[in-house]
Amino acid sequence: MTYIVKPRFRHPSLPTNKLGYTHRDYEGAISTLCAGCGHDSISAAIMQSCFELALPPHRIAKLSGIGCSSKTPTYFLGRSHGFNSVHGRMPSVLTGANLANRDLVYLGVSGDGDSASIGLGQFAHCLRRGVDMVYIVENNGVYGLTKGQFSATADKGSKTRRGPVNTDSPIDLVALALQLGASYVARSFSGDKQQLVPLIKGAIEHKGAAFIDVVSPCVAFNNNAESTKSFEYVRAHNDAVNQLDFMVEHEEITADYAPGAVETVVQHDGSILRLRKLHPEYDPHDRVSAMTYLAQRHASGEVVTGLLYVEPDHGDLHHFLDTVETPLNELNEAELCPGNTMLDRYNASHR
Ligand SMILES: Cc1ncc(C[n+]2csc(CCOP(=O)(O)OP(=O)(O)O)c2C)c(N)n1
Ligand code: SF4
Ligand SMILES: [Mg+2]
Repeated sequence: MTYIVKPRFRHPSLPTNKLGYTHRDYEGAISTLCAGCGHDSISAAIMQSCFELALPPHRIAKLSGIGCSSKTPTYFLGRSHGFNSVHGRMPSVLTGANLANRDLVYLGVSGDGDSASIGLGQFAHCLRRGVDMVYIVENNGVYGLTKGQFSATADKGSKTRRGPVNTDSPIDLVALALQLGASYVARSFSGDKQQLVPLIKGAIEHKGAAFIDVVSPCVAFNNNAESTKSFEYVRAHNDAVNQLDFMVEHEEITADYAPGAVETVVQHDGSILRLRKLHPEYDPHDRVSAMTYLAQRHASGEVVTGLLYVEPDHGDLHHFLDTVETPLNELNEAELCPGNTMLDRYNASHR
């Protein structure tokens, strides 16, 4: 309930990160979602990722659209910047904010209705432009907030708790993200924090458009046996292609693996992704074969999870547009408005 305020008491021996913050410093308000909703587990994974990465909360901007999923930023990172936009419009607001201030970590949180129906165009363009962000879709196959209508990601033949069988073909947001040029693409399951936390950490440190589709069952409307977005179905059909260990640059690599079983990917900022291959033939650097693999496995009813594609040096929108390094709010008037001579020269360069 929104009127219940979290107690301020903090146990003195709570573990702290290297900034001296405890997990409590990354929390938000008490969740008003249904008990057992997958979205709350994703919020927990986001908080854990930011705590472990020791991100200063005021350097994070969380943006969302409309839906139960889009409500969740209220329930985590209460000390960060937040903007709850219009249904399906989170990507354009995030793009604008990122262009104005490239120094924040941008976290876009959306739902399958928000991103695959009303916001599909926005979803497409922010990924193809390479906006530097972590874009998370909390995917339950339904419009949870408006009482469980099928969304565009519901599988054909799937059935909600009280609804009819879905006859429409599904949109696979991961396949779209790959096709659109996202440079970090993953899928996970809200019930698998061990897989989800390193995927989120890797995405935060990735420079460019990082997309994570998280299957997140809606316990109120779409967690029945005939649904392919239920806890039971995903647990039974989860085909993980790899397992990710995430390390920041200075961390020592301690675990020992058999040669060939692990691949090390160094990202733009020096952070390290260690991919333990569960399917030795799966290549997360090959966009086309990733798309083929996904389509084949989906046809046989499997839900492919893990880090599906990564291109560490792809670059981001600022790199492509060659924008100024300094955030716009830190530029002075002379830099923002360099005068008529400069304007004339600029106009002349376009004639
Ligand atoms: C312009 C507009 N159209 C429709 C709605 C009604 N509406 C609110 S949330 C929602 C769907 C939410 O589904 P999803 O994004 O999957 O989030 P979930 O609740 O399932 O987490 C709809 C259709 C709205 N708020 N604004
Ligand atoms: S209606 Fe569904 S998506 Fe919304 S809070 Fe309840 S379980 Fe979660
Ligand atoms: Mg939904």
